[in-house]
Amino acid sequence: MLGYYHVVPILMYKIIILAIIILSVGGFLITRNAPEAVPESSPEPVVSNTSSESTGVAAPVADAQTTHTVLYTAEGFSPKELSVKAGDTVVWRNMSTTDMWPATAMHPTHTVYPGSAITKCGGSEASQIFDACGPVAAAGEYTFVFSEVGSWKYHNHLNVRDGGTIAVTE
Ligand SMILES: [Cu+2]
Repeated sequence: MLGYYHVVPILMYKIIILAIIILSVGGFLITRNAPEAVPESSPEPVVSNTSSESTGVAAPVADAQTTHTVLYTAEGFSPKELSVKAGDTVVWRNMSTTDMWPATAMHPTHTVYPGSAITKCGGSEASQIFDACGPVAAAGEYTFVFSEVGSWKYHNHLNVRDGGTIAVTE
C-alpha cells in the first residue's frame, strides 16, 4: 500500500499533467482562431502585393493596390499606354535581348515625374524616383510605385525611340 506521502505527490503530478494538456489544447484553439480575427481589425491593407506574385492568394480587399506589368521587347514597351490608380505598382519586365533603362521624361534629365532627376541616381533617393538609374539586363525587372496623379511619359534611356505613358488617376 502507498502511504499518504506517496499518494499526494502522484496526484499532484497527475493534476499538473492534466493542466498542461488543457492549457496547450486551449492555446492551440486560440492560435488557430487568431489569423481570422486579424485582417478584420487591421485598418488599412498593407501593400504586400508589390514584392511577390508567387503567393497564389488573391487580395480580398477591393481597393487594394494593384501591380501592373509592362513588357519590353525589340518592338518597345507594351502596352504603350497604361492606366493605373495612385498607389499602384508598375513592373517593367525586360523580355528583350538588350538592356533597358526605363526613366521619366525628358531625356536626358528625367525630371518630369515629381521629385525625379537623373542626378539623384546613386544617391539616397534613387529608389524613390521614376528612373531605373541603370541598365536592367534581359530577363530583369524595374519596379516603381506611382503616388503622383498625372499622365507620365517615360522612355528607355538606352534607346530613346522606345517610350510609353503611365496615366495615374485618383
Ligand atoms: Cu533618358
